[in-house]
Amino acid sequence: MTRGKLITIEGIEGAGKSTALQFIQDYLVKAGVEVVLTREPGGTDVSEAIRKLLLHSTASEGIAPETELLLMFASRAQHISQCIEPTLSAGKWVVSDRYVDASYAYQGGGRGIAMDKISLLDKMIVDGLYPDLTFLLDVPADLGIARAEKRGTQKDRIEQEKTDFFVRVRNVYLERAKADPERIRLIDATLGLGLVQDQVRRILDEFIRKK
Ligand code: T5A
Repeated sequence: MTRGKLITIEGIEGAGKSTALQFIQDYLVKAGVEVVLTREPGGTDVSEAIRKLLLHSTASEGIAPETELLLMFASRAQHISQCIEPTLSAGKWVVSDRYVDASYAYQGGGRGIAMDKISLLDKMIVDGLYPDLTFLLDVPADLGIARAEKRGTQKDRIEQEKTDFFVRVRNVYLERAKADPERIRLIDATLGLGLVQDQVRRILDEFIRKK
């Protein structure tokens, strides 16, 4: 059986990932691909429990940056072993709303944890299971924040960070895209929905042709 492909979507808050995820699923289903949609942190019962702690903890002591990093990778270890790996092995494709690039961007860029520490966990947990394709939906921090606020939902623990946190997160994402342009495809997500989807569609057309 041919192994499935792993596609991930990244970007700061409000970049339009959830919207793009739906579009990608519809595109792949039309192309006859069996797809499983998932997300990080989360994607399995245990990983979703860790997500709750990460995003909605109300403990007065707060969550230290290193604890946050380890919880992100704990959630990812479970997600890989219980969802991503078995799905790919069964020949289905996985589309994940965020994956390991987010740890470099948020815990590295946002929280300032040294990249070599993140890289150690990456080697131990991800162990080379890198996405075949990553969409980086790029918007400036203030636009992403404004879009996320327009939704009117309550902000989670990380969404409550200040603009300069998201500026740093975005910068790391852009650096990673520059370092690996074959895998990480930059999408100008400041444009209207139709134009964002046109960019995504073009990349998927090319990806499906080559597969
Ligand atoms: N995290 C995650 C880490 O810190 N480290 C890690 O390793 C991992 C895996 C997860 C949080 O965890 C952090 C990052 C995150 O803080 P999440 O579930 O990914 O959280 O949720 P958010 O990033 O908070 O995602 P959002 O839902 O805020 O953003 P989306 O999904 O990018 O945005 P979306 O699609 O909901 O769109 C936002 C609004 O903008 C509109 C939409 O209609 C919506 O109202 N919109 C557009 N408007 C105009 N033009 C466009 N092109 C638009 N596209 C969307």
